[in-house]
Amino acid sequence: MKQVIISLSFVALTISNSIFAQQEKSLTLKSAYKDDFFIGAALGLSEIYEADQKSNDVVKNQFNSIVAENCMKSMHIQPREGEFFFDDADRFVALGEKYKMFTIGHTLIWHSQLSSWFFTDKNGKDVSAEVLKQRMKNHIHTIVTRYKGKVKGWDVVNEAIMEDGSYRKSKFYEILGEEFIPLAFKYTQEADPDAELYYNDYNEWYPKKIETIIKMVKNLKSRGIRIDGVGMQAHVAMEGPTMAEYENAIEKYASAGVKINITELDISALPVPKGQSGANVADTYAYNKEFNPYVNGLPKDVEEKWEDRYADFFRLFLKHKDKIRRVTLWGVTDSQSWKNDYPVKGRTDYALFFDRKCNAKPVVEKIIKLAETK
Ligand code: 9MR
Repeated sequence: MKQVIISLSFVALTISNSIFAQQEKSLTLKSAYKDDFFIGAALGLSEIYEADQKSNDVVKNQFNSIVAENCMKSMHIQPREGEFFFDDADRFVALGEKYKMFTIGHTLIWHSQLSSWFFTDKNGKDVSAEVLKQRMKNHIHTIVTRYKGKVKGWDVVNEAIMEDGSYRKSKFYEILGEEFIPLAFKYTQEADPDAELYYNDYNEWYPKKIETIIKMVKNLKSRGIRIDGVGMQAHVAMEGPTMAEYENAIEKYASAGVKINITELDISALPVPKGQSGANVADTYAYNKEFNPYVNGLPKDVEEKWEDRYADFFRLFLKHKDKIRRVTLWGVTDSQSWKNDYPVKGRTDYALFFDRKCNAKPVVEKIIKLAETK
C-alpha cells in the first residue's frame, strides 16, 4: 500500500512539474509583458505578405505591436509626386487589424529614402518653403487619412537632430528651418487627431542631442501641437552605450512630459568599427574579416554576454515601465536583420531574438523570466 502511495505521489509530482514547465514554455513575450508595455517587431515584406508560416506564427504569438520596416517610407509610398503606392502598406495595416496589433506607421518625414521630387522643381532646383510645406501636407494627409484609426501611432519625424545637438542639414531643414518639425506634427494631428505622434531618432542618449530634442518637445507643447512620445531607436552595440547613459535619457525625456518608445531595438553581437554608433545610414565601413568573426555561429561565451546585455536593457525598461509605452525589435529573425549589412556589408550578425531558422533563442526565455520575476 505504502509502495502504491509513493508511486502515485511521484506520478502526481511529475505531472504537475511538467504542467508547470509547459506553462512556463508557453508564456510568450507579449503575455509576459502584457501589464508593462507593448512588445513589437518591425515587419519586412515577407512577414507582411505572410510568406513564411513559421515567422508568421512568431509574429502573431510573440508580439502585440508591429511597425513597417520599409514600406511606408516616402520613396516607396509616394515614388513620384501624386503617385502613391499603397499595396504593401495596405497589407501591413490589414495584418495589424487581423491580429489586433498596436500598429505603428514609420515614417512620415525623413531625410533618407526620400525621392528628390519631394524638394526639387522640374529644373532640379530646390522648391520654395511654400511648395515644400504643401508637399509635406499632402504626403502626410494622404497617408495618415488612409489609415486613420488603424495606425495607432506615427513616427512623424525621423532622425532630424545630430549628436552635438545641432539640426541635421537635411533638405527639410535647409528649406524650412526647424519649423519643418512642428509643421509635420501639425499636419499629422489634423489628419488623425487620435493617433499617437512620435519624434524618432538614434543615439538619443547623447547629452547634447537630449537637450535639443527636449527643447523641441517643449516648443511643440507650448504651441499646443501634440507630441506623445520620443522614439529611442536603440540600435546598440555590446560596447555602448552604458546603462547609466540610457537611463539618464529615459528619465530626461519622461520629465519633458512624453512617453518613451523603444522603437528599433537590436543588439549587434559583432565588433564595431572604432567610433561608430547608432544608425546613420551613410556611415559604412569596408569589409574586413576581423569585423565578421562568427560566420558559423556565436561562441557560447559571446552569446551569454550578448544575452546579459539584452537582460540589462529589459531590466532597465521594467524599472521605468511607467514611462515606457512600447519596446519594438527591429526585425523578427537574424536572417533578415539590417545589421548583417550595417555598418559593414556582408557580415553574419546575431542581433535579434529569433535565429536564422526562426527558432526562439535562449534569450527569449530569459527575457520572459525577467518580466515574471519583477
Ligand atoms: O531596416 C531598414 C533597412 O531594411 C533599410 O534598407 C534602411 C534604409 O531605408 O532602413 C532600415 O531601417 C532604418 C529605420 O527606418 C530608421 N532608423 C534606422 C534603421 C536602420 O537603418
